[in-house]
Amino acid sequence: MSITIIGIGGASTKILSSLKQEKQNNKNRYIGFDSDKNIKALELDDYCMANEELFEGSGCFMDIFKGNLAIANSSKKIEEMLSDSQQILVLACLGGGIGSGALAHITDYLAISRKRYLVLVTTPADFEGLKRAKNAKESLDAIKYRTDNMLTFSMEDLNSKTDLGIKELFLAMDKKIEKCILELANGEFFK
Ligand SMILES: Nc1nc2c(ncn2[C@@H]2O[C@H](COP(=O)(O)OP(=O)(O)OP(=O)(O)O)[C@@H](O)[C@H]2O)c(=O)[nH]1
Ligand SMILES: [Mg+2]
Repeated sequence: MSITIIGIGGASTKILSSLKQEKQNNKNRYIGFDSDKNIKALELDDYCMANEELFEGSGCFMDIFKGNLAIANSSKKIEEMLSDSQQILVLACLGGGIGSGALAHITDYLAISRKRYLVLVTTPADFEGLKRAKNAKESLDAIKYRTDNMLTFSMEDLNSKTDLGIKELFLAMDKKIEKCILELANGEFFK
């Protein structure tokens, strides 16, 4: 079974790139969306970078409205990348501008085009601050009618159960997400 996994934002696309590199023998298709030019250097099967004239190859600096604008400008390319895939997993690490701002647009497209899809999100840890918590909440509110198709991993929950520094905490979450993606790709949901 092969599925398409789309990462949105810096953290999600980075995770998919390492997964693709580590598990070169799996058949999944890894794609990504970001406004940050770093996406060009990642190991992905395809990607969409938000309009370079508007974003100058930079991230959205936690501005969810910029994330909304980025996806609105990129919807044609995103839809092209997803058009041949029938089983799609969306990975969004919430808290920043792109991942949080683009999620609802992508899930709306998947729902309307009647594709089989699942959303995997992470929510930020408390120490990351109110702005990131607010972005994640806004993003989740915008897809609240689609929670049947959603799995949530809480960074705060992982943080409270471990005694890790920030880098190690994010790495532990990367591993948790990678394991989940591989299990989902081989599991019952996507057949
Ligand atoms: N698993 C994991 N999560 C991360 C990592 N870095 C950041 N995060 C989480 O992901 C959230 C979103 O961060 P990014 O992906 O950098 O944000 P973005 O969507 O690119 O948004 P902007 O950079 O503001 O445009 C953060 O609030 C953290 O909770 C990482 O290396 N691994
Ligand atoms: Mg970013």
